[in-house]
Amino acid sequence: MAAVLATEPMLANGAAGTTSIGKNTKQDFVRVYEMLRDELVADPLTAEQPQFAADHLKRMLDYNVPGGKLNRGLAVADILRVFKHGEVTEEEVFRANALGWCIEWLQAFFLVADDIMDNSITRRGQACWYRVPGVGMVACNDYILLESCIYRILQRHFSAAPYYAQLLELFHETTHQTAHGQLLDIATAPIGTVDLSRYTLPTYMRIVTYKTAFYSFYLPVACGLLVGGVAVPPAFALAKNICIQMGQYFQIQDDYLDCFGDPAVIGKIGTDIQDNKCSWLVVQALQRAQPPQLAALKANYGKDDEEAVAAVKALYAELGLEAAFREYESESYVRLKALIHDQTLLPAKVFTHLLDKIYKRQK
Ligand code: GPP
Ligand code: MG
Ligand code: MG
Ligand code: MG
Repeated sequence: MAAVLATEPMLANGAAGTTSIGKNTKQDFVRVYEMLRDELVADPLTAEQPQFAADHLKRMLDYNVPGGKLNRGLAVADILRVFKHGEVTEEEVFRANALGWCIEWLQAFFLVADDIMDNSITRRGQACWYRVPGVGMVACNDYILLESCIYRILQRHFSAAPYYAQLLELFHETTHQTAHGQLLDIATAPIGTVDLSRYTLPTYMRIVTYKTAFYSFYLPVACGLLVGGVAVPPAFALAKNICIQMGQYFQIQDDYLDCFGDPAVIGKIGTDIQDNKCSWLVVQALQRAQPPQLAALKANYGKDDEEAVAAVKALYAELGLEAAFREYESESYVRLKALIHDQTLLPAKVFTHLLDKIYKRQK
């Protein structure tokens, strides 16, 4: 198939009315966050409420939205630049960044909720929001607010765009997919029951595809296609295929880091073993374990007990899972690079920008 870039007149290099805007730095991106946050706090509905409600909203947003790596959010403008050969207007960059922040808002919504469900302690180097004194279960309303903010931002900044309906559908569909992935993640890990037969590779791949890959990889690229004016069905289908595989790799890294990462670097304390999770590591352990090792796994997995967690980690070491992960990581990188370069529909950079940020990541 011909490259979209070669066939789309609106993507022509140096189109009239465009200017080269310097690189989109993290600082520029964060300035857009501050603007969007201030608009939300000044929203008539919020502004009519007592000051303490607006103060809570602002504090909650600042605590949960901007503190991550921002890879997902920054990706939208990066992709727009690729499509426009760097010739972008300020308005276009703003739109891409606003969409990037909608993705970060969605992520904040998921993380506040996920930390409650996973009984987690820290996130991004600070206490999980629900564990902050005075917050507690108010966090449940806060994650609903986080989600609703996305649609306020979209309405304010995109309701006149020809792709507004597509954007709404994209964010709704992605939320639906992620919630289904999370359902499977939780339903595979009932507290108090260790049923190792549930931890199969097909179940695992389905969990990670739905709970992580769609929102973390396909959503930023699909937003980039929309703001970049490349909204043709084959482009979305291709992006989905590549992004899903990248997202699976990303969640496998997350599972590896949950056990072997440094909490000071990843900013969170792993809970997958205690939480009985269908993690990549337990799936691999089951494929390698001999009967006595299987018995040790069954006796210690899914227990909120330091010694039991240490026994599972020792078993993972004995089964060579660190080396197995390294091998998986190199193999995935080669496979993903081939997938990206074996197609001509979309510029490879759309995907390599994302892949290079996550390859061999430590956090
Ligand atoms: C990552 O799982 C997946 C999510 C954060 C999506 C949650 C979806 C909801 C609908 C709430 P994880 O628990 O491994 O992430 P982490 O290790 O960051 O806690
Ligand atoms: Mg989780
Ligand atoms: Mg979690
Ligand atoms: Mg995790």
